[in-house]
Amino acid sequence: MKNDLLLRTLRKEKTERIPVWFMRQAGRYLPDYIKLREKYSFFERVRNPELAAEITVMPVKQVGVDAAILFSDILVIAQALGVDVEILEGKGPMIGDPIRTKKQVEELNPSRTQEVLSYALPTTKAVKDALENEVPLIGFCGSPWTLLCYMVEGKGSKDFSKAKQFCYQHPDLAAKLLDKITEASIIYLNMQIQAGVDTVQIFDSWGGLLSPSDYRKFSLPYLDKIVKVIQPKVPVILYAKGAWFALPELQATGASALGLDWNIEPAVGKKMAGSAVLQGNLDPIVLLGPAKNVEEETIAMLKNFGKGNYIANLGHGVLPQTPFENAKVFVDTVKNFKG
Ligand code: 1CP
Repeated sequence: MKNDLLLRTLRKEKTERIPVWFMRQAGRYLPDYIKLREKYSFFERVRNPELAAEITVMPVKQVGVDAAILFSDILVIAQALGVDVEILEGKGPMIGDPIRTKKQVEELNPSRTQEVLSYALPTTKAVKDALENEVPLIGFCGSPWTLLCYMVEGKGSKDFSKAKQFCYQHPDLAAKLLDKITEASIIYLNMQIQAGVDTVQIFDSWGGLLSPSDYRKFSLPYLDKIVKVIQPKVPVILYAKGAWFALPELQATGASALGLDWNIEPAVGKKMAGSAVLQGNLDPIVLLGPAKNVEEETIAMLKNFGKGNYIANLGHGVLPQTPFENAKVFVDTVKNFKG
């Protein structure tokens, strides 16, 4: 591979410079992606190998990031389990029939994952071909807890109160649901690995909605189960937004790297995450400008993390309204950093 900075960093090897990529870099803010969005529905883009490959490679070619992330969505796991999911323009994910009853949980069937997500093999292979061994390919899935949030709530939400209420009212049912999501996620990640992804990230985007003790109940054990199966095959990056309190336990899963959001000082993150590689953590809103501020804040971040055992990224996904030039400033600042 021509540029394996990310993989060497995940293996804790020395590198010439810090690797950089963006969470949610494939799509969203890229002008060429927005054009494609006018022609094809979201899941058409995900399932079509040529389109998925074109979108996945865009940020590598146009912004110069050191890794590609497969164009897909965390919600495909809900589809794998038999749940009807649509992604509506401007509204985000919508679940036809949110999961609220014992019968609904019992009907969910992880054993169809391979069949429902069978397109993942040809799409991932097409992406690998299109990358021509330039940079590594990151596969991904959502955490079981974050998937439960959408499957029970039925759509995006600020507090996912229905999902949390469901867990508090029916903890046994929640555990069954989380088990099924975990099983489907492992099958799906294995499919991605078989098709050639070099590393995987698990997005626990709603981990921070839970108290530390509820995090230990509803999120951590399922992440742990996934990491135990996947980490021996490819390095795992765990990103748990807002769940900085769980960093020591996330590190104890054995995952190679931990993602940080911008609410934690790099020095505190380093202490809490022990030997894990860290990834993050600029506030994505900084990228809205001005460019000078992007550069200054990026340099400050790089100085705080220091070289080695570190992957530059934002603290959450790049925002759709991000000016393309500012995304470039972030990437170029990391690439030129001598610190
Ligand atoms: O066509 C569009 O632009 C629709 C927007 C969109 C895109 C580009 C959605 C709907 N999903 C995606 C792709 C996607 N989603 C990727 C791969 C491409 C990329 O790099 O962007 C990834 C890694 C995701 C992961 C994802 N989806 C997460 C975890 C990361 C995070 O941002 O926290 C989550 C929570 C989702 C759910 C989701 N899917 C789409 C939207 C708008 C949302 C968020 C809805 C909400 O606010 O709850």
